[in-house]
Amino acid sequence: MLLSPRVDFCKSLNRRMFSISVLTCIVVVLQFPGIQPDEQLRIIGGYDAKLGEFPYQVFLALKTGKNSISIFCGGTIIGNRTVLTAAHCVLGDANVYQHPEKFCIGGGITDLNNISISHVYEIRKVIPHPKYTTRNLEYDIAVIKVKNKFQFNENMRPVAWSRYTPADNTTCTVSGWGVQEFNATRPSPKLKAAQVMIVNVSECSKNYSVQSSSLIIDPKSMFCAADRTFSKDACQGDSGGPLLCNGSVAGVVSFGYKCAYPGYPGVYTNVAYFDKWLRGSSGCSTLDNYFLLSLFLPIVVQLLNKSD
Ligand code: 4AZ
Repeated sequence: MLLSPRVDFCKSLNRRMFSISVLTCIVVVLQFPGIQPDEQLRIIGGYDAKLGEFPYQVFLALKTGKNSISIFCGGTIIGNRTVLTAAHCVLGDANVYQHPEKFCIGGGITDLNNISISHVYEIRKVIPHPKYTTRNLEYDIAVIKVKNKFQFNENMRPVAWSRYTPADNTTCTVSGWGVQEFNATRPSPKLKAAQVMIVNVSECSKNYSVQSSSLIIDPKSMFCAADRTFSKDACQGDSGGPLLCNGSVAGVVSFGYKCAYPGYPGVYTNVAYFDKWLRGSSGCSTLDNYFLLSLFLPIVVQLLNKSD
């Protein structure tokens, strides 16, 4: 029942300061039906989420034993069997793409102490964006399909993804079980959330280019968000998780220079930019439409025959 959290399967990144979570990360190893972490860590500057406040929030975890898992990334439910996450969460040292059977998705909870097998879903397949590159972390987006349909209820349900890039100064909410301090090893046992504001992307990009010429913030496929005083931010373990703006998921937690570091907002994958790719790879629109079409096709054929 009781397990001490530990960091495992994590190596440090060459560009250590730039934090992308699967590599620098992670996490707590926990056993069902509960863990008793001895330290309370949280998304930086966040508040405790209420059960049902972020019903679309899931975690991505490595199976570490028969009844134990190790959480290392977040994700968002966007369909019956579909989760949105970051490509670096599935193509890092944690190669979910090649070994989906070694990982799982969990949701419908806030407190990791209350996790049970009914909250956990097997992964069927992983679709990382084909253009994802570790060079400048562009196209950091992926879709995960689970084997069984999610059991939706008040604590677990999908959210729409945004078709518009959020405007500068929009207040959005980021959530996750990530760490409270940069390079801390233990995540939060409770789901945390924090409000951050969309920052002008060229301002953000200027700061990042000073740090590293290879870290270009692409103004189309990425955007930045921060708290006015740089006291709230996503951090390691929050990667892949949602940034909710105006009721839809507009950003995927991608990377940043440390966490809540003055002058360096968090960088997010701009979900709206990937609308078309998402519609294709999530199957949320296409497959459902084919299914509906196949139901109505006989009627359409009959009508056509009649009109001849
Ligand atoms: C991470 O490693 C990570 N401050 C995510 C977001 C940020 C930094 C690190 C942004 O998962």
